[in-house]
Amino acid sequence: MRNRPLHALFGVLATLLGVAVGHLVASLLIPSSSPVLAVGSTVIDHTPHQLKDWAIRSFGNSDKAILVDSVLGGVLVLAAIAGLLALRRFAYGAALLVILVAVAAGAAVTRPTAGFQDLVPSIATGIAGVAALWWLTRAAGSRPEPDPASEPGATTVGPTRRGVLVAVGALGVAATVMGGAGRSISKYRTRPEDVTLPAAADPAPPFPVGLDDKVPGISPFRSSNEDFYRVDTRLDVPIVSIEGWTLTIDGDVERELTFTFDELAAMPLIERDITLTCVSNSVGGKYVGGARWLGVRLTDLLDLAGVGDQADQMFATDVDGMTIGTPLELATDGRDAMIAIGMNGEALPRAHGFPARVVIPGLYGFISATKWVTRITLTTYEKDRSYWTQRRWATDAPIKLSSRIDTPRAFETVKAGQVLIGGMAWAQDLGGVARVEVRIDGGAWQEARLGPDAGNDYWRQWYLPWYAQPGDHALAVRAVNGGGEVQSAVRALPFPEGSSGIQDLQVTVA
Ligand SMILES: Nc1nc2c(c(=O)[nH]1)N[C@H]1C(S)=C(S)[C@@H](COP(=O)(O)O)O[C@H]1N2
Ligand SMILES: [Mo]
Repeated sequence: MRNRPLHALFGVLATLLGVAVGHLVASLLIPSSSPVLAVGSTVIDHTPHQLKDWAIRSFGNSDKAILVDSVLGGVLVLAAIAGLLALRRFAYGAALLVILVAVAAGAAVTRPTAGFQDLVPSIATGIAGVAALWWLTRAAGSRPEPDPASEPGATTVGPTRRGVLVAVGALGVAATVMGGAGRSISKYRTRPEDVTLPAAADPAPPFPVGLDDKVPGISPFRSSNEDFYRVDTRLDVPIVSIEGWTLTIDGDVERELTFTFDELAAMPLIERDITLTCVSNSVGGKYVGGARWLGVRLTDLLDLAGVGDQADQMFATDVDGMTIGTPLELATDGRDAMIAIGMNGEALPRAHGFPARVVIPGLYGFISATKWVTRITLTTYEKDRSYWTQRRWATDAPIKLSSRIDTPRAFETVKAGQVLIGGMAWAQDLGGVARVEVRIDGGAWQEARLGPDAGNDYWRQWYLPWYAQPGDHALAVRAVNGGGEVQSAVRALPFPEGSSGIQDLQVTVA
């Protein structure tokens, strides 16, 4: 049967089977080593930033899916060509498949955190793909044309239509089943909701009741895991499984150490209420949130490893090779820096770093809060440059003293009479929020009432009752920290070390 479309289909089918086998093997061993994902991630990493931003804007959350689909589409065209080549000579088709697999293997072993075991799924893909192609071409009898001179009636292992159908059907089913199994395994093993967190050896005090009910429209005192702001460079959410995950401490240390999740969870854990803030937050913005974190004290881990005297940077790497650098002096100055495994009483949500992330109070997330962390290297700023440092953001960036108005919202129309102006303020690393002041229509700064105190590393709610008269009004807010420092009115953009200024908004009272 020298049917070309049929042989193109053989190539596609053999490749799909190989990819399914590889994905299944990877999901059992190391999910990121799946040939499809490895190629997809490599393409993403080499996509220029402008193109990524454009993709996020144009396709929203499906940008990554579109990219992976195009990669897969290209591979399948080559697979069809491999099927056609095999018609001419099996070795040609097999060779093209092997080249495809070699590219995927190359992508898998050069992932930033890969080792040689990451080759296994690609090898499985290659063996399965070539074997499937061989079986299909044999079932179709596509070897050199039968010699017309051969004796009539000689028994041949000749092709039958039925044989081809059976082979195609069997492989199609096998590919579907294995592909499906691989997908569901990587999706369902060690889901965050399956993790049971140990109790903290050093728990946080009972969480105070905030102003949530008292001041309608104010941000909840504790941000829920679902509503917590999310900022990262990832196009998708990495699916990291606990089984394959480890945290390594290396670089300028006496002993390089590697911990499994269970080993970390078995260490004495601290529990703290800490507010995270993004350097990209503009004055009055939403990239800030408060949660209760559970984790291993960073200095406990560093002490076990024994930090040398050369390092000035703590250089953290995530499962995909993204890096964040923190001034070592700040990370180890006694503040409650930790490797967190729990957030608000649950394992970390995947979007917030499952299974483990760095949390350091008082420093913007881009120099501290590495999600999906897998390596912490003690090094110097001279030697290693993190993702944001390469993009010229500041290396030392304490969170600036700031405050915002949650209610009323800008340009909202409110009813005349009793109104509660309310919002949040934070002064991590600066002695906490001591006072919040509100200015109405450019008048004198009036002292607002503060909500409960959950520690200096945590934000604070505030409100001011206001007897609102009809008309347009301007509202502004500023915070004062424990050291008496007043929130700066000098306007600064987020780049390179965080925004500053005072939020000023207009409301209409009717
Ligand atoms: N692996 C990884 N960790 C990361 C980032 C990232 O891009 N990749 N972004 C950082 C930034 S800029 C911030 S502000 C915080 C945000 O954490 P969240 O998404 O849990 O709120 O994560 C930090 N950790
Ligand atoms: Mo950030």
